Amino acid sequence: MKKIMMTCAAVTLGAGGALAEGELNVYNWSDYIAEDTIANFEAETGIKVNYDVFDSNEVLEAKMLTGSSGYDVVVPSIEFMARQAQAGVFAEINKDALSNYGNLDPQILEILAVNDPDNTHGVPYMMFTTGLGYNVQAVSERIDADKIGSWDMIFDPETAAKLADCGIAVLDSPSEIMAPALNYLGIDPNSEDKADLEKATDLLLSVRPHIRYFHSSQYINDLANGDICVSVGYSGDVLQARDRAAEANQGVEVAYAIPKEGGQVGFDMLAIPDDAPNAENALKFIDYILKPEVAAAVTNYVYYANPNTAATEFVDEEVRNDPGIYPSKDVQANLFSLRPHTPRYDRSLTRAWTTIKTGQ
Ligand code: N2P
Repeated sequence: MKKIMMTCAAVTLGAGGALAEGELNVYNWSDYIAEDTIANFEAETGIKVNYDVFDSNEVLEAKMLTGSSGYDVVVPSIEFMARQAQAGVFAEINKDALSNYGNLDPQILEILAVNDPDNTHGVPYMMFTTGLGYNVQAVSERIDADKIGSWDMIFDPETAAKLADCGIAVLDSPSEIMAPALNYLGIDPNSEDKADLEKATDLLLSVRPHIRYFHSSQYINDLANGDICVSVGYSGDVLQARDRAAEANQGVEVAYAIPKEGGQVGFDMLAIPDDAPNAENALKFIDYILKPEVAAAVTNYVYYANPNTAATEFVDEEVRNDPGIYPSKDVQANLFSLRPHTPRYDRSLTRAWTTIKTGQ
């Protein structure tokens, strides 16, 4: 009898040993990691990862502000992270636990520190631009060449009307659509002025009849299949659509343009909720992502630029030379970034967005 019990104990201990590394709950954007990143991390560390996805900052923010999300690593854009950090939802990043932190581009850290003083609450993951994805043939059949790659495709009623039949999609992201709408009107994209918001709302209402839907990830497949011909989209997502279209070999060619009038450049941050159940594993994961080969593999797979200087040599040459992923200096000069909204502006924006979406 004693012998049997001892065997049981040994088995339990063995299983317990395997579980000792514990778990990690990650909440990331959809289509934002390489195919094997999570599996490789699990194999290297013995940590079991539960991986969920979202496609908008607003969805993530609602979860963060409610608390007890159960997540250990989340990925807000910097301007959203800044507000959430002020609300106290994130732990401070223990940089001493991140042996690969020095791989990050110091210039980028400096830019981010404007919104996250001393880079306290977040580690940059990937960089993106928000621009125009389009079906090359469908669009050139309908509008003049000089309109292609211009915000006119979305914001000019005459141009948008010509594209309506082949399908226009717009991100369901109030801040990321209102900003280029303001910019298109020659107004500061970060203006929180009430009259400016009204002007941008009117602009969007004027093209609303030509917009097929508002969604923040559906456009990838729809562009690739030829079900829509234009979408406001995130750089890497549109470029993934371009690949899917090429693979499907049905004659659909997708292209990405950073609009000539300028567009948004953004940063998504790895952050650890204050109530993360596995905070130590969260740091292990962040340190893993900071390895040059790992960051480069993500970039090579999802076509988003990373802020990891040491990773550059592992990024495929065609990715490094793709101006949609790494914009030229001239194009960069024309990009704008978003500042955190005040709660007051945010409420007005949410109201305006409902008006725009319902078209009233
Ligand atoms: C990934 C989108 C990430 C860029 N699908 C927007 N933050």
